[in-house]
Amino acid sequence: RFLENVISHEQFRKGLCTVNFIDTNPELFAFDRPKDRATRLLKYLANIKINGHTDVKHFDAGRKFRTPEIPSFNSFADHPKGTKDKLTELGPQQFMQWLKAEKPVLFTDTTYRDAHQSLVATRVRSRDILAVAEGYAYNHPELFSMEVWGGATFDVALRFLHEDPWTRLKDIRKAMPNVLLQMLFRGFNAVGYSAYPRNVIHQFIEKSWECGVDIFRIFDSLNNIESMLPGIEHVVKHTGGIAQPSICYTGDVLRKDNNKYNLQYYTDLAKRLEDTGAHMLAIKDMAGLLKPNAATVLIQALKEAVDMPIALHTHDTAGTQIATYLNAVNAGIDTIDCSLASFSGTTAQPNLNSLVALLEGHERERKSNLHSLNAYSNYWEAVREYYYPFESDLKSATAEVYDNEIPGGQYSNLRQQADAIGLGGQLSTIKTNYAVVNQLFGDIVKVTPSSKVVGDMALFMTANGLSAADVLDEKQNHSFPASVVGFFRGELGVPYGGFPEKLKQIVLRNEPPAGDTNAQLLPDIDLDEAVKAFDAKYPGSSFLDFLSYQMFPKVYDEYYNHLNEFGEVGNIPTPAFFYPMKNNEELLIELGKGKTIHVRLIYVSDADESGMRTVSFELNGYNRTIKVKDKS
Ligand code: 3PY
Ligand code: ZN
Repeated sequence: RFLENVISHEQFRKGLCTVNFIDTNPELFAFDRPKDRATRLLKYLANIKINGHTDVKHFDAGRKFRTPEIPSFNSFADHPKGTKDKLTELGPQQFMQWLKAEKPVLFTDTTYRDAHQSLVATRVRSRDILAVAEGYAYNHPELFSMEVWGGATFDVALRFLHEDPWTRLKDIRKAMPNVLLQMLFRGFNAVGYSAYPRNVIHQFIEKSWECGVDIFRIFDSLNNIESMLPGIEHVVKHTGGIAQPSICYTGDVLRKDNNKYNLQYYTDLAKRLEDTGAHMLAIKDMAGLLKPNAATVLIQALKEAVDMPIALHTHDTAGTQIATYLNAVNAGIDTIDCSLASFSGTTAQPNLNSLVALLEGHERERKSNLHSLNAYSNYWEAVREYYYPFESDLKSATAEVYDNEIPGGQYSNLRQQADAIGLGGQLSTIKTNYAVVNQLFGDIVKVTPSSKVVGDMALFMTANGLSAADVLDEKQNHSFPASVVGFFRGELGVPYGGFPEKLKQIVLRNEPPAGDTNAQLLPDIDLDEAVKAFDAKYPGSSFLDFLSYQMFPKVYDEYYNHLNEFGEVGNIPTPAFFYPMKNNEELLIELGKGKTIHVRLIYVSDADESGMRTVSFELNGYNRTIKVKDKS
């Protein structure tokens, strides 16, 4: 096993071994016996068989899945040159000049991040992405970028998929060396929901760049620039990547009277962001509220206001956003975010395949092989079936989003949350309350994490049957959700226009005096000490794991324990990862390079008097049994 590790090591393969090769690469000793690994995987499969997957509440035992077809590519040739090669050649500043001079519009493909975050609660596993990533980058070097990381993917990978998000990033980078990779970064909330120490944010950015991120799309959930600034500056000064701060779009710029979020608001923000030294600007229309005519006006105004290239991001919840993109393209937008057909539409991005077709013959057409895009969409259509329990209830576009303003990424998650607390049948009340809460809060920007606060409050009002008048009634003494209390204490910053004072007093009246809890980056921590303590608690972990732990201590702890108990579960095919195997079902699982095990489920015994059941497998032709406690 040691020799195998040596032979497969990057340095060894490239002939770069020095005398201290063994001393400086402790991972060479990281191995456990295939037998142990196989046993742990059988334990995982046996557990799913007896107790189900904790994340899957309902499933259809008779459901059959198609085998997704992977489009072919010439794996012996090098990847054709793409935008990543251009960034390396030009550096960020000159790359921006190239981008501005580029007449055809460019596409960012969000299939690997926002699209599945918005359609199936971020549950898509690395394995299903990596099956096609290399070929996709080979066949589609014309793309501007792939959004592959950040947002909720970090948390969900660790928490629900038991995967290391850093490994996902590194693997995608390896598979897609020619196209820019992009992440979504939540200002001083990074990839979490609360503020982090400054040096943790800095380390996170540097390591993300080293592991493969090129474009850092940085936003703040209340559009506060102070929260984005440390990230922007660090990307510019300490990486070779692109700092792309983002303005979250809400309301309607064309609304005439009393418009809190008017054109002036957006152009002022854009100018202030340009002054930070950022390379590029994004308009992040997270709920899909930017209507076509508003897009014309907004993009024209921003193009006049700033010199940076501009990316437009939207969600097609109302079904109107292809028209928005067409108007944006006509108004000079530089890049637009789309996702492959079968992972597009409704709460996800507009359909990339259809946009490519729509723009054929347009003066800003970007040539793309539509047949190939369709083949990849077919792959994703079959893969999407695996994730059916995580679909939202939304079957078609809805204009209701103009009332409730729920971000696409929150939509599918809201159903999961509602189900979890027994409110699954009251989704329409929750959506109505979401809009009521927004007004109670003074009409705020709603995107992670501010959207989560609004969602928590909407769930709270629904669960307790409260109206806006009840909430504002000083005689009623409610115990508000922790996130709502934190919001009014300023933990996410101060919303544009300030807090509604009356509600603030009501929410905080039972709280200890807040002091200055207004959102800000937390002071630096002693990294050496913190890493030392972390290593002692989690032997065998890396600095990247340490950063994961900084983001989500409890989730990391569970991930670590899961890893120790069941091993790497990332290579289990997705149906067997989520759903119990059927008797006689067979599986091939790759344990590592060239090592594949063959598993067949034979039989499950009844529970004995202590509730234990025996699951019998055939593993590479030999019988193996695993005992599992039946928790039912
Ligand atoms: C996230 O922060 O995860 C988002 O996608 C916001 O839109
Ligand atoms: Zn989005």
